[in-house]
Amino acid sequence: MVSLNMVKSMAKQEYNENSIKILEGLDAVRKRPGMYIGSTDKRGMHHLIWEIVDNGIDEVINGYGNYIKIILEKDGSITIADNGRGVPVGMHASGKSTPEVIYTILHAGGKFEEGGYKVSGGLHGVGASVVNALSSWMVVTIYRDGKISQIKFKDGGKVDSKLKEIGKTNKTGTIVQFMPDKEIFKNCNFSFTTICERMQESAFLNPNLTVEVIDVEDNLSAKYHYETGLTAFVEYVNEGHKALHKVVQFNNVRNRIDVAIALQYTDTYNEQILSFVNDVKTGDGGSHEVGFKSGLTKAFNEYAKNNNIVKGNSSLTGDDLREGLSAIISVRIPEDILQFEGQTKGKLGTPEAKQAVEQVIYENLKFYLEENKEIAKTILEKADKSRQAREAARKARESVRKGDKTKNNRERIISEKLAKATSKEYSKNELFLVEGDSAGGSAKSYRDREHQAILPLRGKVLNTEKASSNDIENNAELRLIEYAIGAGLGQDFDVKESNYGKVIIMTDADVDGSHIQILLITFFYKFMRPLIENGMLYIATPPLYSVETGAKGIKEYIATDEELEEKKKTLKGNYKLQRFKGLGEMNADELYETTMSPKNRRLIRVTLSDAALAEKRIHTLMGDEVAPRKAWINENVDFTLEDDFRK
Ligand code: 28F
Repeated sequence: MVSLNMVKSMAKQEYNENSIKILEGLDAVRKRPGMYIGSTDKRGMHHLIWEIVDNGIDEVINGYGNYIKIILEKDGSITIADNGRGVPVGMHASGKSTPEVIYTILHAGGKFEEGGYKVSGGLHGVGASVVNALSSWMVVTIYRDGKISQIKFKDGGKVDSKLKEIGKTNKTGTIVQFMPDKEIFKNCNFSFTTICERMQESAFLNPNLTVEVIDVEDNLSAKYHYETGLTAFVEYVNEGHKALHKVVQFNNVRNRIDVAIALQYTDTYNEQILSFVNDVKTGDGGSHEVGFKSGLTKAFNEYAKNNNIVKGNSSLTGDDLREGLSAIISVRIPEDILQFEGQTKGKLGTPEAKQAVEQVIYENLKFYLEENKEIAKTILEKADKSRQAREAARKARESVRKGDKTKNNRERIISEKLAKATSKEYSKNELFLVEGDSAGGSAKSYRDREHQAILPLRGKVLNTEKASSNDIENNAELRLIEYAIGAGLGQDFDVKESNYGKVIIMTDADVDGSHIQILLITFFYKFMRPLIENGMLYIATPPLYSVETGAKGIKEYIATDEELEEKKKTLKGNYKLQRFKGLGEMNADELYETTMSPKNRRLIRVTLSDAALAEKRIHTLMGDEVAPRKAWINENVDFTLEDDFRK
């Protein structure tokens, strides 16, 4: 991970308490929180945690401390602690204490200005003062120089009590506790599962780190520590699959960029590459992933050629070579050449990273293959099978287009189940995948026939975690989905051929419903990923309640328990409250008006980084780690479904 040389060069860099830059006030943050933390929903609120946690992780990355603890307190506040050096407690040139400056002045950076690594990707690294600005109170306790010092803030960053010594200690570290401002984050709760997932990732990326997460109210706790780092990460990702060899890990520094890669092939058909830059996940890839892919392809093809494994001149494509590959790429890039791109800043720009990663994977992999010829042979044979399968699939698709028996067969199967849309403007058409025949029937009878198609699904969908394209063809339910969308499967999937511009999952608002959502998202993630990449996969949100008021029986629909509580405050006199246990309990017109009509409905778009988690969640649900599963169920029963895999 961080090389020794880099740690040494950073240690030399004396930090200076006067080097902090003073820019603008916290009122700017309260005026436009979205600018600083992305949004003011659940996702934005979790951003507050990442902001503080990242400061602790920066300490660890740079060689100080090895422990981070996060406590979800009973009152809704959160406590985050590390055992690093402790924030400096001296006076700043402005006459304020250093902690006061750090926690009240925007962009109070200055830490490791040159040469160090900093967790700062996209919206990260906006600073602890942003968290203070969006909190109704914050307490910072510092263990340093033999003293325990504390400073308190209230009302979005106003000093409540100045920095003062509250005791003696021989420990070092920083504890930050804060309460997100209810005025800014309405009806939001912290999610134990979301926090655990992210902290587990940090533990995988930093082998010397131990992270503990505690939920006091629900009496849950989890502890993460992985001696083998990225190797453990890949083992975790591949859990339950048959591995073709032991995990391989490479670590090198090239051009000041610290590259760590771990990879392993399984007998599955999917590719799973996760990449990180300075510990932040790069969901949209970037130059490091590009370098990884080209280096991997080059190493395998050269090896195959030198060892006369390929026939003639044919070479394997990158896609062939990545079938069944799970890989984690973690790069550490000094701040001065760190560049992120794209709307959500989830893509690495830094051109030097391509070359660095390409060299590291190419050189190490070539050596590894030469040393492990049996494994090389197994992987190359698998890639060659993938090439053949792709050829066959392409031919099959061509014959389907030409209209032979297969096509008629498909038509027959699909026409029995699917209520089609009449419009030929495919991009405007929507496919609803509906849980249950009864709701499916309602949806069929009351829909926009021109643009909305309905496909009812019966019961639980196949768990495609370990499925191949062949398994899909043999599964009645998923085959129906494949035929309805009509754009192929897996590597053969062509999003341009999709019969629909939107595919909408519509399930009951209960645990089974969320489970079906996860199973379907996993299927789309594995077999029609471009559908998600192009933002075409959605989840419908049926209302939980209806309230009828007044003599005329005016009906209003309510989406969540929180909204119901709000509504109850405004209700006077008689009213009739109905709770919808499932889609089937609604009348057909109600279902259309509330959940399907573009006028009123609320669709949640499924995003890619979130989809990758869906597969892992299935593991969580079925695996043997009790705390996350219990939390997941708690969080889903009342349909406050994890919003981190939905947007
Ligand atoms: C629970 C959250 O925030 N931990 C932190 C440090 C350590 C230093 C530091 C932090 C000083 C001038 C900015 C100590 N000694 N956990 C945390 N641990 N910040 S935040 O310095 C901040 C800089 O400008 C630290 C020597 N250098 C740095």
